[in-house]
Amino acid sequence: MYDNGGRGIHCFLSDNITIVNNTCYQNSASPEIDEGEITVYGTGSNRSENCSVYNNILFARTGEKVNTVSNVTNYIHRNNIYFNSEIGSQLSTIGKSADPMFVNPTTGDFKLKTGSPAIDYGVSSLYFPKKDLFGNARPKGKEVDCGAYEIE
Ligand SMILES: [Ca+2]
Ligand SMILES: [Ca+2]
Repeated sequence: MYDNGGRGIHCFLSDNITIVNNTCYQNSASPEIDEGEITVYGTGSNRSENCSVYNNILFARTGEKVNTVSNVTNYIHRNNIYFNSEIGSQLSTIGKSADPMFVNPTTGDFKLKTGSPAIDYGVSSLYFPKKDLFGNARPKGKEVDCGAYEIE
């Protein structure tokens, strides 16, 4: 998901949602929206329950948030790579701040270069898709890669 006016992935007042192995790049392009790449929230006592966000790459728009999380219950948030902003929710637990090293984001090529910190950074003890966006089997190597592509 990239360059959308709204959030990359938006979970609002929803339960039992798993957001796994996505590559989100500089979404929230609208000047009115500054909530980042992946958002999970509710309002007041209307909470989003049993939602999970892991094995994703969140590449923030410059000067904007990585993500937004609030009014959640039983929320899992781990093994994500984020970059280009240190503003967001639960960044101490979200995962690792590091350049994911895309091949060429300006042409929409979000495969990972050799040596990317997203390689083998995912978690395979939770549900994950057994094929990547190319249809190649995953995981390869020691662990699942973060994002939509399994490189090694
Ligand atoms: Ca914006
Ligand atoms: Ca791997």
